Amino acid sequence: MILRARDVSIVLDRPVVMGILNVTPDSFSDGGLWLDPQRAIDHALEMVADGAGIIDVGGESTRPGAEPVPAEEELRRVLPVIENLVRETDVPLSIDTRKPSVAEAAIDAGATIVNDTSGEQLDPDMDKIIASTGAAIIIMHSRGTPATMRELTQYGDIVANVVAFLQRRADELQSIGVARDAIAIDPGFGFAKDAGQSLTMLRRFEEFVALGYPVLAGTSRKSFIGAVLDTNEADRLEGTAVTVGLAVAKGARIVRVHDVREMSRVVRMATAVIDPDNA
Ligand code: HH2
Repeated sequence: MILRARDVSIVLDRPVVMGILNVTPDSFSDGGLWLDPQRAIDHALEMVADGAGIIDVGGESTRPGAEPVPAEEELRRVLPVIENLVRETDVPLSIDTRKPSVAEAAIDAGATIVNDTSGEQLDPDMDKIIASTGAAIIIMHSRGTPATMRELTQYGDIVANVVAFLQRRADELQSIGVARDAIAIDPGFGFAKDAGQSLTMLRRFEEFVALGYPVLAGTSRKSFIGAVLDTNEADRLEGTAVTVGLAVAKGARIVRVHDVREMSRVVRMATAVIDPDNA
């Protein structure tokens, strides 16, 4: 399986580790650590050395309750980092944003994947940018905004609901000319989901995989892990490792994580068990 991102085909035969680079003052587990561009760049290169196959650059926290960030500020945070990183590494860069204008400028600067976390709150211009640039897109399920998502957790069957959304968005994108192999999907752990719903999505992860697109699992340090283990963000490494191992066993092709060194090992170990030809 591949993910086509402009002129590059990202091979996903072994699950790829996506390293999280939050260039924000307020992200839920690492806010403020990488706000300085040089520190962000150094951290990204360290993640590459530790096994990251994609670096996901974000300039707006989406944690529940986060303050919205204007596009100009988001760009001020991410562009210098992207511009520098494309010169320093061949690893594909994704831009984690809800805003088409940020996606477009990030692609101009060298990002080749748009990690669109808008979910049901989509800005229609996003699809046009994906179609016209040939960037890959990660479709993630969410509802509302960071301010409102905590109240929006009423679903019938959570998995069926999210599957229907992901299928509809993938169809919409292809109907305007986006290539099927430029699309990845993500159920959006913690985004308008309570802890029980996130656990259910992981238990039934195969149902997302059955859609036939590469599936991304973004469980790293999330609050459903804290809810089970009664731990804060800094103390969720083992919980994250289990969720990453289970997601890989169930067919995840990309895992989005903060702890790249450790989770690269988890992916390698899980792959050695379930798919030795690609380990
Ligand atoms: N989770 C976060 C942000 N972006 N993108 C995808 N595709 N999937 C996810 O699960 C996902 C995501 C939240 O994590 P983080 O970036 O660490 O926090 P914050 O939003 O506070 O910056």
